[in-house]
Amino acid sequence: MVIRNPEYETLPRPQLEELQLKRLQETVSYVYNRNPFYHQSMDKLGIKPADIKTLKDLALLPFTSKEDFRQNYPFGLCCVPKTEISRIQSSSGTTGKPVIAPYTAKDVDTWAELVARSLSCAGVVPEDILQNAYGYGLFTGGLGIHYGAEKMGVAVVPASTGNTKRQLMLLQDLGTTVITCTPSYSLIMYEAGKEMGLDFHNSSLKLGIMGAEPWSENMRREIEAKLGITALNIYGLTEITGPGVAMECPQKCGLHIWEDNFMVEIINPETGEVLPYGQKGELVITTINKQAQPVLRFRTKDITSLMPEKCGCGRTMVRMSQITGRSDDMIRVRGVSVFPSQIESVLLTVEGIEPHYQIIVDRHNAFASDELEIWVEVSEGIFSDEMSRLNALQKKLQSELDSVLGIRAKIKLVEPRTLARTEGKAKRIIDRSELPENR
Ligand code: DLL
Repeated sequence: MVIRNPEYETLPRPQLEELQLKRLQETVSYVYNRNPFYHQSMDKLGIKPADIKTLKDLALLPFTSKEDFRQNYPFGLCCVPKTEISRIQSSSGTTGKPVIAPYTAKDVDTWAELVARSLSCAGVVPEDILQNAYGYGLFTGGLGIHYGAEKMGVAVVPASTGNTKRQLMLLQDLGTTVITCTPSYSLIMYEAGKEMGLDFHNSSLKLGIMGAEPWSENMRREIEAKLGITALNIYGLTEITGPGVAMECPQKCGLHIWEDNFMVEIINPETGEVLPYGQKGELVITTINKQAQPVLRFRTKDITSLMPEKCGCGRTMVRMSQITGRSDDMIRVRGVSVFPSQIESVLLTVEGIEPHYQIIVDRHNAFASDELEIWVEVSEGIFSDEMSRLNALQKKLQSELDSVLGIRAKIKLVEPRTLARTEGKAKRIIDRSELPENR
């Protein structure tokens, strides 16, 4: 196992905190002096850069929200003149304006180093062939992974997402050993491969570096079994930089957050109160090593918890648990709150179920979606079986959801390969009003 930046990744906590404080103080002065939005939001709270004396003072700073990015679109949160920007990426922006992420040349280099560090952390070595099936273009997944892979010195195949048949041909012909893609896309590749007669277990593929959408531990098992690989979790977001904010190591005990670049807090999403390590809540990130668009206390809406214990791999930085979901994806069924990934987790324990599902909700009232319908594909063969088997499967799913999650949901079993597949991020929740028959 290689630790790419041991001087940072294994830094004892006191030294790490010293470095963080210095970088935090610099960042706060920098944004206060260069950016009217941050200047005003700190003034509103009566905070001056000199008030940041210890790491605890982070909690004095104002939050930044996705809405702030929207209102300051496109360059209102940027801290450098346009002449210093060398790259601009953006989020997909399916609702309203996208988030714009400008980078200086140094930012691009820092990002590439963090992705290189992440790839090494996953166990990628220069002898590997890495096929990058994250979308190239404005999305940070494609170019983010690409630059990091080049920096760490592994051969990278810029396949981008989609064109699955060609993707599989390249995988076989080039002897790809590492695939980088969303977990849901890895299953699309598996299905297409099966149709082409490709036996993944006898292929060169050994590792998947997957993220950009929530996925459960059971989904990991499913992917690992189907593709015959180890699948590790990578996290990141456009507002902060892109992929490479945190990465799992082969110990699979949470994602190492690169704390020399990002300071993290967990807050109660309703009150904004900072929660202690171990408690679940919304992840808040402050960048402390960026030039073009540093961000103070960004509310990610991602729900996770932090683990401070040193990992068996020797890295000392705090880890975050797998993300359960986004606070705005939480569904409430008669008072019980659930995330799609919890439903996924239950579905995948039942034999005869495929890892393809959709959750149909009525969102007329944000606080009471009392009818929930889950559409899930059954395995090949079962559909053509007797009705009694299908009924038994449906009953089993119903009772599992009821006993594990405490929710009652209408289950609709559908034939294999009938639910829509998306090549980028999977869309798990569908509002009933979006269904074709209701449009
Ligand atoms: O998805 C960056 C990325 C690219 C991450 C490739 C990993 C791999 P955005 O499009 O801005 O950026 O979406 C960020 O995706 O706030 C989470 O809700 C979700 N997300 C990202 N990684 C994970 C993960 C990229 N490993 C949003 N697990 C984030 C769960 C994830 N959710």
